[in-house]
Amino acid sequence: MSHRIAVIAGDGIGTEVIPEGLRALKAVAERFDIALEFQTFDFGSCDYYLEHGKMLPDDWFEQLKDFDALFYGAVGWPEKVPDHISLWGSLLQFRRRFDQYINLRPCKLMPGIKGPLAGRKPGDIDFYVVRENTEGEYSSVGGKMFEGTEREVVIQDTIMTRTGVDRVLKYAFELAATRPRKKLTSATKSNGISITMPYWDERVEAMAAGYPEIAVDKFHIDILTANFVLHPDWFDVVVGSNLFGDILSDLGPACTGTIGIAPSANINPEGNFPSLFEPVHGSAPDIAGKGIANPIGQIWSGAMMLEHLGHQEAADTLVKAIEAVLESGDAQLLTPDIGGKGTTQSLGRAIAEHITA
Ligand code: GGG
Repeated sequence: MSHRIAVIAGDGIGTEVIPEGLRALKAVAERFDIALEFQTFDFGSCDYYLEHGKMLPDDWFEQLKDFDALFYGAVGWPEKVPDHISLWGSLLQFRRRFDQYINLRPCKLMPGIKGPLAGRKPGDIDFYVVRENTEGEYSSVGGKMFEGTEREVVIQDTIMTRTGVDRVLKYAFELAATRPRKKLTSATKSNGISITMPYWDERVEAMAAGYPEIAVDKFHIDILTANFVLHPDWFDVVVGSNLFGDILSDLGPACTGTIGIAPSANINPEGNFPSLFEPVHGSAPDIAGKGIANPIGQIWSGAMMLEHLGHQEAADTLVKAIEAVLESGDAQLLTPDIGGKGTTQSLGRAIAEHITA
């Protein structure tokens, strides 16, 4: 059976790391005899917006809905298009219309990475952030009144539905149940955000009653971010709202050395629509075109895609290849964010060659 994958590189370093993601995927697909069929789309980028006045064509949903997965780079180039227009016009449309309500973001200290966490070794930091991905603080409900006058008012609502909250909590509890530590941490701010966050806490408590084997704790987001830096080894599965999950899943990998290696999966668990796999990092216009972007976040996202498509052994092989190349510490191969002098291509090629060797 062949898997049909839609490829959208987007903006900035997305266009540089996607080819390395594809190189690694092709290598592992050949080794495990997996048929992957890639189709590339040029929409979802700021250049497409400049040409067409929109980020996506009107029929994007029809064009993409029957693919088995979307392999996605990055979006945003604020000098060309304001960030809220590019993000809402593309990535957030995919997440919502394809009901990708889980954003799963692993945070793992990899071998060879010399991060700010002196003394810690691979295995000490190994947790997941489960981010709610379709509602919460990322709502487009609100508006402006008296715009441009001294009486200007701006309002944006946070939306929490019982369905939306319960389904992400259920996913997080189920994930924690599969892991040896069986621990779940909830990100909240129910002392300051006095309606939605106490509701979130109530739903966590209600869900926890069905999982007595899981140890549950909760932290307000302010001290939780501090604990990510000070005690990243405390965490196993961390579940948060859309905004809190977004912040935590940048901070976690940054603590382990570089956000450049962090992958993510935007999952529609029911399989009604394609899921989307992308690095956590954005388009990084400041380094775009220099050939130094770390491709590991994209390649590891490819591993998450293979796992989602049912190819666990191939996914594990890809992650092991990443680990082996990182462990080699070969400065000629590694990108500058992890202490090397290499390029996006040298690192991508080394990983692909490790798979085929
Ligand atoms: N590859 C991820 C990406 O392009 N991120 C841009 C961004 O700003 N994302 C915000 C979000 O994940 O909600």
